[in-house]
This record gives sequence, structure tokens and C-alpha cells, in this order.
Amino acid sequence: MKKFAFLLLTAAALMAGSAQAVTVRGTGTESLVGHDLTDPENDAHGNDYTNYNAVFRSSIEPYYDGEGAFNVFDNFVGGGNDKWCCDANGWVEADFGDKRYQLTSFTASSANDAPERDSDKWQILGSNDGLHYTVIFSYDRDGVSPWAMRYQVNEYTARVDYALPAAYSIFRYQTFSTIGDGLHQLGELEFFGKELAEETNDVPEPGSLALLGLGLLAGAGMARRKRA
Ligand SMILES: [Ca+2]
Ligand SMILES: [Ca+2]
Ligand SMILES: [Ca+2]
Repeated sequence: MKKFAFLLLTAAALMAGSAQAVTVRGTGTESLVGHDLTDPENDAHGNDYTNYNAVFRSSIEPYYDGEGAFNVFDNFVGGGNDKWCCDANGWVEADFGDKRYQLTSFTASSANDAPERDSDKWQILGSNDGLHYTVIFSYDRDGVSPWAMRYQVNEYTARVDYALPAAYSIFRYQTFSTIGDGLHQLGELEFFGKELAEETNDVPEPGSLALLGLGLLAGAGMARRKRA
């Protein structure tokens, strides 16, 4: 009987674990992947808004100083201004302008504060207009942190942890709930993806290949107008 009970517990633990697959890369800044889409050169250290390849927005605390939201893109996992803390639930997003990416993987890291400030319900969403958003990844485990340790870097991979999404120009982290139902913290986000052409947003269909020449001509015209 004891063995049977143990097996049941193990099965339950495995099922709970499989509901949210994740790769734990380690802890601290050195465990980040680095060179993500927001800063391929990995040279945007600090709080100076420079050397980024994306525009950042957030629903609350849209800045770096004072533990603002943009610290989730500052290439550091740590305390103080290395993290976003400690307002209510909200969102932060990176806008890549006319570039669209299929999100092939991303990382999300915990920070230094109490685990009660970790989100237990959050999503990664994609958009091409800043109005309509599609859910790419969802975490929803009431009272359970995605991170077992402080400064932990979790990596989520398409086709393993979530379905490969369409291409988007905007990627948003949205938190809906924290473990303590109060203040929220997040250490760092990294987005990785494959760039797709804006016009096609996917592999061209056979029937549209004949129109590619026209599309190239139209594209050249656009390029001239942009320079003028
Ligand atoms: Ca850069
Ligand atoms: Ca980065
Ligand atoms: Ca950070």
C-alpha cells in the first residue's frame, strides 16, 4: 500500500511539473542567454535608454530609475535597479517597429525580493499593432512561483514549452496575480526569435510567388520614399 501511495504522489508531481515545462539555466546575470532581440550586441548596460534595438513601454513605472519596469531589459539579474519592483500587476513590452519575429524562446528571471512578490499568473503576448494581442505562453499556478530560487533564470522554448507562434513586432509580459496578492517583481526578460519579412509574415504560398517581382518593385519604392 505504501509503495502504491508513493507512486500516486510521484505521478501527481510529474503531472504538475509537466503542466509548466521549463529549463532552469541557473542563477544570476551570468545565467542569462544574452544578446537577445532587444539588444543583440549586449551593450545596453545601465539605465541610459541607449543601444537598444526596441522601444519599451509599460502600464506602470515606465522607466529605469526607482526599480522601474524597463529594468527587465537592462541585461542584469539582481536587486535594486536590476529589477522591476514593486508596484501592482501590469505589463511591460518591447516594440521592434517594422521587424517581425517568431518567438522561438524567451527567458524570465526572478529578482531578490520575497517570493510573495513573484507572479503566479502571467503571460507572454504578441501583437503587430499594439491593440490586438495574442497569447503565446501562459503560466497559471495559484500560489506557486515559477522560480524555486532568487535570481533564477528560466528558459522557455517554442515547440517544447509552448506552440511556435506567428511572427509579431511587439512582445508583452503581462502579470495578473502575485503569490502574496500584492506587490510584483520581475528580474529580467529575454526574447529570441526568427525574423520574418513584414509583408509575408510567413513562407510565401506557391500562388503568390509570381507576385514577388511586383512586391520587390513596391518595396524599392518604399525605400526611396523613406530616404527622401
Ligand atoms: Ca545594443
Ligand atoms: Ca538583454
Ligand atoms: Ca534586470
